[in-house]
Amino acid sequence: MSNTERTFIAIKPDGVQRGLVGNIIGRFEARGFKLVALKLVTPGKEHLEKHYADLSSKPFFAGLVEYMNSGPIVAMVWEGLDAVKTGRAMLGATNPLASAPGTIRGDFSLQTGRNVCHGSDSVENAEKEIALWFKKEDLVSWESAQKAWIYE
Ligand code: DGT
Ligand code: DGI
Repeated sequence: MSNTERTFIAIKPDGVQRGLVGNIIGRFEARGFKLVALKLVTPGKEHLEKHYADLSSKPFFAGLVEYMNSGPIVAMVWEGLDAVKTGRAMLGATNPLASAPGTIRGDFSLQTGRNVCHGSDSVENAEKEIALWFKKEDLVSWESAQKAWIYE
């Protein structure tokens, strides 16, 4: 199938603390995506600074890293048709004020600085983020029994 993509999705510390892990994972499962990797981690400041390297000059960078470092994060890789774009659509806009109800941020958050989840914004960044958060051998290759019911 063309356009099969992998995307890096993270449930940020606020999402974990607020008990939203099951709901968020459930949405990706129910949509039809296949889980390829999953772990609960507190990866440390240095790792988080790498993850958000493109935002290092922003005034909110230190606070962003501190918040991301404040508790465990659920790091995941999901695979499927247009996974990067559809993943972003499921997350909603960066600022929850602009996130439509029905999206994760639109249902569960109010402020940009506590927006519950992260998702890769391009295929290129997805590859970089997956490589940063996971070792190659953590990515599990398996065939979903649902495949024939999700794809024509
Ligand atoms: P987008 O997709 O992020 O460009 O947002 P739009 O076009 O759906 O939302 P718009 O035009 O209402 O606002 C642009 C951005 O400005 C939006 O991401 C959220 C932010 N913003 C708008 N009004 C307020 C406000 O009253 N307070 C704060 N903190 N942010 C606001
Ligand atoms: O990919 P996104 O998370 O949707 O957005 P991004 O890559 O532009 O920003 C990454 C994170 O940085 C975002 O989820 C929350 C935080 N952030 C972005 N803009 C602001 C911000 N945090 C605060 N406090 N204020 C901002 O203006």
